Amino acid sequence: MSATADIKTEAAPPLPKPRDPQLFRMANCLRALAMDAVEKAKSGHPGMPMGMADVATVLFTKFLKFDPADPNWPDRDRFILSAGHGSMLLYGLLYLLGYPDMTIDEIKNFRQLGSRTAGHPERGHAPGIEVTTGPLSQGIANSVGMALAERILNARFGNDLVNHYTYVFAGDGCLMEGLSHESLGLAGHLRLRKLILFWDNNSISIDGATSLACDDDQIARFKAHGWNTIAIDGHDTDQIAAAITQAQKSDRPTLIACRTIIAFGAPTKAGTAAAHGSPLGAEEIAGARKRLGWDAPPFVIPDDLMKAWRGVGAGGAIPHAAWSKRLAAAAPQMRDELTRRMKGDLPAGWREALLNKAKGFAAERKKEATRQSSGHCLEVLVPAIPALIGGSADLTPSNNTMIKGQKVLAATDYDGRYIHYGIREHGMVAAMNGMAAHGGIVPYGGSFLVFTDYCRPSIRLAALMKLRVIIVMTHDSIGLGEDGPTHQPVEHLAALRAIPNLNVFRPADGVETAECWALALENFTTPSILALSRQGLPALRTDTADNKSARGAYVLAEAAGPRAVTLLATGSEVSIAMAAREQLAAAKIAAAVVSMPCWELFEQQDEAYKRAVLGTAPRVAVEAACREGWDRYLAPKGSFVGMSGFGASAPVEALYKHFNITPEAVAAAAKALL
Ligand SMILES: Cc1ncc(C[n+]2csc(CCOP(=O)(O)OP(=O)(O)O)c2C)c(N)n1
Repeated sequence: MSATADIKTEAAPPLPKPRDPQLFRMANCLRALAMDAVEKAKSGHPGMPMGMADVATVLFTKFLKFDPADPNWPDRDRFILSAGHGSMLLYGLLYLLGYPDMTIDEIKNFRQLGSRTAGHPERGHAPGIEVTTGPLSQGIANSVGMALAERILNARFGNDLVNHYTYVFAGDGCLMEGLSHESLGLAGHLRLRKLILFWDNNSISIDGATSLACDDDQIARFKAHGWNTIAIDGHDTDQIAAAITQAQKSDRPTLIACRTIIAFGAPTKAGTAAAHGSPLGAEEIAGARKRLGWDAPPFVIPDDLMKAWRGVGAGGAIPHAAWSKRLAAAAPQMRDELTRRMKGDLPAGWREALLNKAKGFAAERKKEATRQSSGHCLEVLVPAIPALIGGSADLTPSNNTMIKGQKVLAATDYDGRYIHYGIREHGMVAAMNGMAAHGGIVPYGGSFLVFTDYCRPSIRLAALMKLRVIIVMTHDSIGLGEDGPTHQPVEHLAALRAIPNLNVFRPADGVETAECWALALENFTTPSILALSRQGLPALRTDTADNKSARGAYVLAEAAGPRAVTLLATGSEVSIAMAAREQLAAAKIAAAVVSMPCWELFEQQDEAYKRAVLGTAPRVAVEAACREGWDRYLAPKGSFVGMSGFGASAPVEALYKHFNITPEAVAAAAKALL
């Protein structure tokens, strides 16, 4: 160690005597792993793990119900690190507790390609990581969904089978983000009493002191949201334990505001923004080791402490075994339903019910908006699938997301199947992500397609996390009419199609709507957007034998004779393409119409199928949206009929004419190509 380091260390005041020397030493395991892993990776965030190590140690050693031997045990408590930049805290915990996938080599490989220890926690990288966090506040918002899922399943299966807490660690950043407002309000309204949020109240963020930007009275704020609040010293293990005990008894969600020092123990960087997101450096680490009384080499945990941590991990088998016994003793129907639901399997019968709906659409051939067709699909799906929990961000009558008789979920009745999320699109989708990640629930929720902008970060995370979340977005184009350009999506389909692992469905009629619902439900690892029309659309499909939407695109109407042109369309514009086909036929031009309800599924088909559908003739694409993305289907010769700017306020017929999205325009575009 250099002389300078010695001087700094000497200059730093000694740490206060810890309340409990053993818990302090156990917390120091987390601090040391975080310092060393960030140092080795030459990047990462040591400050938060070092600051919250005491809280984490008390929570995990004395309260959290979990079992490293079976990390996905359904009745485990859920722990969410909303301040995902502090990922080393979670990785350290999983390693010390003996989660089999989290080895010391993984810790040493922090932030390296292919490691389980990614920069921010990623769901699926290792058991024990419940959700992907990093975008601040998403974890809080997910935890609301998790805690809600617990209450919903508790109402169905009872205390013996479902009875666990959701704990979340959040920082100043999580609380500054707007999303937290939506989520905290929802949690307070729903009185999610088994949700406990620890605020890492260290008054430091990246730019410096939080006072540079924020003077919110967080405790008053949580109170206003209907939360129980407790404020403690986050380094006093007695206070931490007492606060958790108190929180567990609350009839409301609880905030535990933990006054902490970022990078606790570091001699010069503790309490400063310098410790937030950079390696501490060799000298500072040496100084911290000295102050913390930690003399083990990097990545080495002294035997007695390792034994203590692993002992805590092994102890998880006890509550797990007790639960397994209760499950075995439960009524077989309950046991089977819970087991099936937690696996994500759907009960028998829904497919047939949905197919019958589709047959009805095909037989009746009624002109109907696809949002209405979707509502009719839900009439059979909601009763057939108890795991389906619906909702809307205050657009229920417009989204057609609620069926007659669907019971509303409320703080007084978690047995409801429909959630009034309020005007909280972002909070809604993030809560749906939490519910899907919890398991046992298949969430769907609605808003207007234009407001995917308000929840896009959560849609993106659903895709990244591979969650079955079904987002019902109606009023999907200028076809919504008089509400005008603020409400008319133009670039949204393209923007959503750009998100990897997201199926964007835009069905053309009732049959396709039923098919798209089936695909959304069947796909366990991909979230779905159902983009649905406000305006009535003619029934186009008469056949229901195959789910044609499953291939993403298909020939709806083949050309009479060799194809001169192929018309590509989605949703409400498929009927326009069909009318254009008639006009072209009258001019002796043989046109095929390809309906493309889901580009993503079409892209997954083999080349031969794609070639057969797209053909070799010139193509005209028609979609009441911007052109972005369509060019991939228009080479070598093609043209696009659609929007090139914002929409306008007018009745729907006038708008389609004004923007020249008509059969005549499509036919003219086709002729111009020949
Ligand atoms: C939505 C979002 N915006 C910005 C960031 C970048 N970022 C990561 S951590 C952080 C500061 C967070 O401060 P705080 O929550 O107080 O964490 P601490 O400094 O205590 O570790 C910022 C701005 C992010 N991860 N997510």
